[in-house]
Amino acid sequence: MISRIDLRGDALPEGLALRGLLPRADFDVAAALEKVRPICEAVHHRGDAALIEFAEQFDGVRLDSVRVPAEALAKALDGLDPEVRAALEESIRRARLVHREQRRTTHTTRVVPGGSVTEKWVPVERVGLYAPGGRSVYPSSVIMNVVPAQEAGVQSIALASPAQRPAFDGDPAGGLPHPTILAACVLLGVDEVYSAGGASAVAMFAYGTESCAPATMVTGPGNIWVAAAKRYFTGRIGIDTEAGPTEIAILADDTADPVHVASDLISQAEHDPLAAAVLVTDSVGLADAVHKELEPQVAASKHVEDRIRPALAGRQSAIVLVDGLEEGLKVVDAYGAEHLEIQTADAAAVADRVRNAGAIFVGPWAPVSLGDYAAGSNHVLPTGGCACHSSGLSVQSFLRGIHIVDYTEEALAEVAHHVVTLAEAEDLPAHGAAIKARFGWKVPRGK
Ligand code: HSO
Ligand code: ZN
Repeated sequence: MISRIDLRGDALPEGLALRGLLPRADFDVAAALEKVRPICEAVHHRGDAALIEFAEQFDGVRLDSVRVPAEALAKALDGLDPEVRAALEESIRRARLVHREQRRTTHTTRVVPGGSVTEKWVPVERVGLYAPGGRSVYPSSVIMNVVPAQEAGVQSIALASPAQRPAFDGDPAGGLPHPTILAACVLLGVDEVYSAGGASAVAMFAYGTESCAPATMVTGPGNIWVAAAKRYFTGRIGIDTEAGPTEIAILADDTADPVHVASDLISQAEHDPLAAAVLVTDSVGLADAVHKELEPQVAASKHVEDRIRPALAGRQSAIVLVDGLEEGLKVVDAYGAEHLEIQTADAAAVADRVRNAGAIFVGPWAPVSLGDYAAGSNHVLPTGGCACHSSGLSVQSFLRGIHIVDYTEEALAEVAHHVVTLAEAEDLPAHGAAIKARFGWKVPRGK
């Protein structure tokens, strides 16, 4: 059910060469780009009419309007199971605690007397958040996107999610995004919600339509079409990272409980047939025990045939055997997992040594599921090895740091000769002239 990769014996290669030995899903966003281009262009040219056509074509739903009416939002909250409401509220509360602390403060550096650089942090103006529908209806992801945007001070936040097919003739929930998504929006104070799915939702936010004003940034998880649409608009609007299939890596030694390790691997395999579950261990005993433990746990799970089995059996999942903890650390750093659990002796010290991961879960009581819903951490994290250079969604994702340069005449005069020298060294004399013009076309020598 899950393959083994044996890296014991020889010295491990470094960096990308090591990553090449590790399992990873094929997630060819570039190939999907060509397919999303006409969708994006249709939304550009025909606005709401195109969104309504795509809802019919892809979601099998005839929309009356793209914007979700206020009454539908209120009704969704009324119909929300009180236990789900309590869980969502606690998740929001914890996420706010963590993300509030990520706010940045304005800082001024006095470079010289009379010369300063201030860095002020300004939120993007308007954000469009995408919440998938279909197989992945995740109100928790609404929280993980909305909370950092709100804590960053974004003034205008809109959310899009695909309309659900009516479950029966006259189903009042049909033709609207999933009611729990709508209820989560209300709990978060988001009242601008659209029924739009996949690439067309991203295009709606990027270009704007009759009912939706354009956004400066689009974030949120989604399938390959959403990732491709984000790539299509990269450079024109802000995006978070392109989310690929979920990944869990577990670095474990013989102190780990195979029951926990197996259940945590399955927990993320549950997302998608392309989800990755990777165990890195120096213990053959643990590897064997996890192997044995997987079968009954998988058989007892819900999404066995369509997601869990293909995910565990896929080329993206494996049990990787290494010689020791040092090699294990090298492997998990080369892999750069979206989620990394450390289930070893002295887990906190081991976690401290990890350099590449979207989020690290330390010890036996911090499974990834906790982070998915209620740790306070963000679950929108870099996948596909992007954790080697990027971080997950945070308040910072929605902020821009603007440098404000303020120099007096004396402060400029003091450094003018250096500016002119560098301008000439770069064969850009007009740059130097812009300084000289201020001092009677001469280069002041400063103090
Ligand atoms: N593990 C997913 C997020 C999620 N899990 C949503 C449950 N719901 C990617 O981090
Ligand atoms: Zn999850």
